[in-house]
Amino acid sequence: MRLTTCPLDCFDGCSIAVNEELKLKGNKSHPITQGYLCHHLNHYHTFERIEEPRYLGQSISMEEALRILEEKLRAHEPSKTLYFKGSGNLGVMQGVTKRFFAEHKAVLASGSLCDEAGDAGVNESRGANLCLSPLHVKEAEVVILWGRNPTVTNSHMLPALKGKTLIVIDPIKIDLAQNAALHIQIKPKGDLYLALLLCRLIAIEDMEDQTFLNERTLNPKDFLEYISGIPMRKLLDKSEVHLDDVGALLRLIQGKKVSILVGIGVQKYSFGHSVLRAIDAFGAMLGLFGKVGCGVSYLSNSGFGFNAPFKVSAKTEPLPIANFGKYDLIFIQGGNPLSQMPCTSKVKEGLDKAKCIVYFGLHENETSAKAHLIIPAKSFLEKEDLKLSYGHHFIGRMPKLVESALGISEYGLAQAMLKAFGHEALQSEESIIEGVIASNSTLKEGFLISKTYEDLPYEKTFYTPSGKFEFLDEYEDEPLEEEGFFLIAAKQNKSLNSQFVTDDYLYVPRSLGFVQEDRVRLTNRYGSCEYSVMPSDTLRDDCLLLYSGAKNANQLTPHAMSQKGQCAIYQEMKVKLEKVT
Ligand SMILES: Nc1nc2c(c(=O)[nH]1)N[C@H]1C(S)=C(S)[C@@H](COP(=O)(O)OP(=O)(O)OC[C@H]3O[C@@H](n4cnc5c(=O)[nH]c(N)nc54)[C@H](O)[C@@H]3O)O[C@H]1N2
Ligand SMILES: Nc1nc2c(c(=O)[nH]1)N[C@H]1C(S)=C(S)[C@@H](COP(=O)(O)OP(=O)(O)OC[C@H]3O[C@@H](n4cnc5c(=O)[nH]c(N)nc54)[C@H](O)[C@@H]3O)O[C@H]1N2
Ligand code: SF4
Ligand SMILES: [Mo]
Repeated sequence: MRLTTCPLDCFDGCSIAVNEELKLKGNKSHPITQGYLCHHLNHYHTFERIEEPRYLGQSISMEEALRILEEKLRAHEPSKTLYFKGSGNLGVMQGVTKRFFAEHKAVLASGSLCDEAGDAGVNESRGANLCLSPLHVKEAEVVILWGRNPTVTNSHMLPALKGKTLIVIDPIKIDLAQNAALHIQIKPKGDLYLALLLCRLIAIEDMEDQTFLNERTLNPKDFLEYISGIPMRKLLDKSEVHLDDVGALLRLIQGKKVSILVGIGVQKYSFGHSVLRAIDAFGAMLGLFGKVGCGVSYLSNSGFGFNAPFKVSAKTEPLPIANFGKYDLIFIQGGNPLSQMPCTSKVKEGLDKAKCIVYFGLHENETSAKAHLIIPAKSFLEKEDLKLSYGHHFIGRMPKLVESALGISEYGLAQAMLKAFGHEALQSEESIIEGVIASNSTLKEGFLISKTYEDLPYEKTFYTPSGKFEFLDEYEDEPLEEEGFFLIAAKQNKSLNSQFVTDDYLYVPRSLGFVQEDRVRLTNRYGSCEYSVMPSDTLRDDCLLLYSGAKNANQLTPHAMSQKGQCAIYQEMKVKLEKVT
């Protein structure tokens, strides 16, 4: 039995025990994993992978594939070559290819389809984005799930939620809403207003933590003045919450140890960074930071404090709105932009113009179907890597456990191209990985953890220039069209974005009177597309839901990005619905 770590884009960073037959089991002795894995890893070997490289539909050898890659890189201007990396595997070594493309003077797609809007806001308030692990949340008395759905996306948080008073703030009645003391079925995009309303009421009811505000925050008076200038009516209308519910929330948390777990749902909007700042402000008013069982936690910066071995400087293209049409050669690694990037029609239009698309991945998908050159990757069991998790502080080693003739590792590909173009070779994988670990780790009870978490998050300092928590002092909301439905983009149990088993239904409120498999057409200014319907009792009457990875999930999502953080903003729009007869 040997140990490794799950490579997938997930809070949990599970520790995996692998036996001789490569059967994967959750490591029983790992404090977070506690002996179980999720659907994806339990069925990992059943998902077909790409076994052979292909060029223009023909199988070729790996040597031939690398030769063609080199030839294409020589044939096209580096300034017309785009490097695009997705989040199919979050291992540290996945970034190694960036080193070659930066040396080559190619353009790198930068930004994110995921969490960077919120991350930008957290950084403005706290200077660094640290997490509350399940071990921390276990000590809470009340947990607020604010646009995060742990049953699906963070199942190793569930044991820590047992026996807690739960408050859910989500436009969808997620599973945990059934066990919650309070579910605020908020209007999408209403969270900033609810958070500011809560701050207002805390001040009115003298519930704020004066010591914390005085000693640990930079600008509390300005903030209180600022929010008292926003009409209460506006805050209530924009979030569509009842004052009774807000009062109930405050009663439930008063004097309690409160952990607030925020997910990406709240920040899928142009002002996503401000939403996180507003929720953080609510946490700061209550003095939640740096205390046992308390705090606000988002998807953290897993690499915080560690050396970044592949930090490069290069010309960049904003990833969520990358204009593929500008480039001749597009290298796509570990991602599926034709399914996962917003505004599929624009993505397709751009990719149609490219002279050569290279897809470097593990599975076939919409993007591989369009690629000229396909290079299979090695699986996480077949290469050296390291996992730093965005949901806890344990460092996960990912040693190579098996030799395989299939695919090539990211390190192998980068090294081959660096050599072909006469650039400096990489250090050994071992020295890169050990260097990262050594830069910020310590041993605690036999486990390697990030040194940053020797103290409670923000116990000693915030990481802002002032060393204090900094409140927001403005936001800019860009109003949505009045008419139409919100289209929620959420995660699903059996898929990891477009990997594994996807669910393609459009979920609609039962009140609309549709039956399963009815066909409907959704339309907005970004496109128009038909879907099969699944009626649901979990939705507000003004919301529809399409899971991440669903077929055509991004036909109608905006070709636009967040004000800060270069992040996709999947929900900054509405859609019209009509029945197809
Ligand atoms: N099984 C599984 N696990 C995953 C993934 C997966 O695809 N499948 N994806 C991984 C990835 S890439 C990520 S980024 C994380 C994301 O993890 P989460 O943030 O938990 O995932 P989401 O489902 O995108 O969003 C969470 C909730 O936000 C709600 N929401 C949507 N809009 C709003 C809003 O305006 N306000 C509020 N308050 N809530 C809103 C949704 O209804 C949803 O219940 O999960 C990771 N884990
Ligand atoms: N409509 C809608 N769109 C969304 C979202 C949503 O909620 N709704 N969520 C967004 C979010 S949060 C995210 S993070 C993105 C994710 O979007 P992507 O980054 O495109 O992620 P996946 O769809 O998981 O595709 C990852 C691909 O990586 C490949 N892969 C897996 N392991 C490896 C490996 O070890 N090496 C290499 N080279 N390749 C590998 C697999 O072949 C897989 O097809 O999607 C975003 N798009
Ligand atoms: S829960 Fe997350 S980290 Fe754990 S096995 Fe599943 S995808 Fe991997
Ligand atoms: Mo994500």
